[in-house]
Amino acid sequence: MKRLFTAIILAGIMVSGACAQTVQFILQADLLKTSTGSALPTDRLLLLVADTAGDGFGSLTDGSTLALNDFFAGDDRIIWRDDLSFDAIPGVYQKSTGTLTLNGGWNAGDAVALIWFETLTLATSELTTGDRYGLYTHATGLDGSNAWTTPPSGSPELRFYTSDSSTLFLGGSNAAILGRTNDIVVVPEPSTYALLGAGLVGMWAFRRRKT
Ligand SMILES: [Ca+2]
Repeated sequence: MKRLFTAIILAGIMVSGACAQTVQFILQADLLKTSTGSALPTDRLLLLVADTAGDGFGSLTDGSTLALNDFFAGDDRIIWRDDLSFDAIPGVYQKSTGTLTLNGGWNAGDAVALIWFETLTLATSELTTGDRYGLYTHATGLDGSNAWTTPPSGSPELRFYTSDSSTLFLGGSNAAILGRTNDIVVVPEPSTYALLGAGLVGMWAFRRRKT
């Protein structure tokens, strides 16, 4: 009986080991900039996020938390976080994420995006209205590079491209192309809008009753 129990446990470990999918991204993300066009300081927070429902990346809102594996916009999950201190050059980031395990709704085929923050650092745990961030993703590979999606395994290089006129650059430029922006402002949480709306309706009804 004891031997059977041990065999079942071992089989379980082998099955779970065989099922665990891992991936490692090599990030080539120079040159990240702020909304005013200057190179991003080296202590600013970076996130790699996965679109687990395949419905695109939603907005970060007031109160969004920034820990590993946290979700924002419902299904978009933080799969890795770091800052630019590795290269110690403002704006430049070229580094491996290390081994990441696909779990918690994150699967092969899910789009991946890089988010960087204008003022926040690794110590920041929660967003507030007015914080600025940039986002880059690209569904198809540019210049023969990999698409910003999750492969079933391996270690693809994710390149960050910008363009001047019709020429693509690996980083280096501040001209926007599809899938990239460096000037998104954190907005109030949708429920805050709902509360605000309810408050205005309430005030309107109250004033109507008074007159
Ligand atoms: Ca999504």
